[in-house]
Amino acid sequence: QTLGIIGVPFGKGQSKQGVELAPDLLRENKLREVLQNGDERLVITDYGNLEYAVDERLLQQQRQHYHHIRNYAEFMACNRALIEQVQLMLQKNSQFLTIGGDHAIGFGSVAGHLQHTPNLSLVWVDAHADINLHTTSQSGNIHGMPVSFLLQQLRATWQHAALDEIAPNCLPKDQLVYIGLRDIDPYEAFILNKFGIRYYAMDSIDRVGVPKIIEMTLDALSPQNKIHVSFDIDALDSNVAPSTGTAVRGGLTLREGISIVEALRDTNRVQGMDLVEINPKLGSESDVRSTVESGLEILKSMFGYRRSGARHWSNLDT
Ligand code: DIR
Ligand code: MN
Ligand code: MN
Ligand code: MN
Repeated sequence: QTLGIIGVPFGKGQSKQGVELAPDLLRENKLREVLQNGDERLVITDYGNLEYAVDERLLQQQRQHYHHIRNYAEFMACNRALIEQVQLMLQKNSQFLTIGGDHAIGFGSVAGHLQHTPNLSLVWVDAHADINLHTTSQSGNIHGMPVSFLLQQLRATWQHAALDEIAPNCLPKDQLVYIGLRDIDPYEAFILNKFGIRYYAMDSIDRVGVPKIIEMTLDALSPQNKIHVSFDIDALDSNVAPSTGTAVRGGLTLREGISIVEALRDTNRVQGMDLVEINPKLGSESDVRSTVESGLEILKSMFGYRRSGARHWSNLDT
C-alpha cells in the first residue's frame, strides 16, 4: 500500500485569499501521522507543493477566447502540471491524494487520473455542482467549472482549450455521481437535467439516508472501474466546516461525511482523492481549527484509521 501526496496551493479559481495555505496547514496539523496511524504497511510519499509556469499560448487563449472568466491561463498552467504529476504519482504509488487549493484543481487531478486509468468513475462530494461552462458561469470563477472540462459530453464547449492534447481521456457522464449538492445555479440545473447526470442532493440524502445513497451510487458506476473521490469541504455543514469560501448551511454532518468516505473506501477501488476549499483566512481561530479537524477526519476515513478498528487492506496493484 503506497500513497503519494501532492499539495496544490492554487486559489485563483475563486477570489478569496487563503485557500492556497491549506496544504501546508494540513501538514503542520499532522496530516502524515493521521494517515499513517501507526501502520507501517502504508508507505506515504509527500511530493510537496506543485509548481507551474504560464506560457504565451495560454495567455493568448485567454485573450482570444476566455477573457470573460478569471485566471484561465493560470488555471490551465496549474492543471497541466497537475495532470503530469498525478500520472507520475500513480506510476509509483497505488493511491494518491491531492490537497487544494480551490476546486479548480479537480480538473487536473481527475484528468491526470484518467490519463493513467481510462476506466475511471468519479464521485464529486460538494454543496455545488461545479459544472458551469464559460458561457453559463455567473461568477466567472473557474472553481465552479472543473467538471465541464472532464465530461466527454461537455468538453466541446471548451473547443479552444486544446483539451485533446493535454488530456485526451475524458469521463463519460454515466461515470459521475454527485453527493451533497444544495446550491445549484439555474444553468447548472439545466445541464444536469439535460444530460441526465446522476446527483444526490441533500433532499435525497434526507429522504433515504447515506447508506442507500452509497448503494445507488455504487450501482450506477461500473463495478470494474477504479474510483476518484473529489471532496469539497463545503459539502460538510458550515457548523463543522465554516472556514471555506462558499459555505452553505444544511450540509452533511461530519458523521455523514465520514460514512460516505468509509463506504467508498470499503470498495477497495478508490485510487485517488482530492480535498479542497479549506480556507484558513476565513472565520475565527476556532472556525479554522474545526474545519482543519473535519478535513483530517475525512482523510483519515479514507486512508487511515477506521471507526470499527478493522484493518483490511485493499488489493489495489501499484
Ligand atoms: C457557483 C459557486 N456555482 C459558481 N460555485 C462554487 O461560482 O459557479 N463551487 N462555490 O464550489
Ligand atoms: Mn467544489
Ligand atoms: Mn463547493
Ligand atoms: Mn467551491
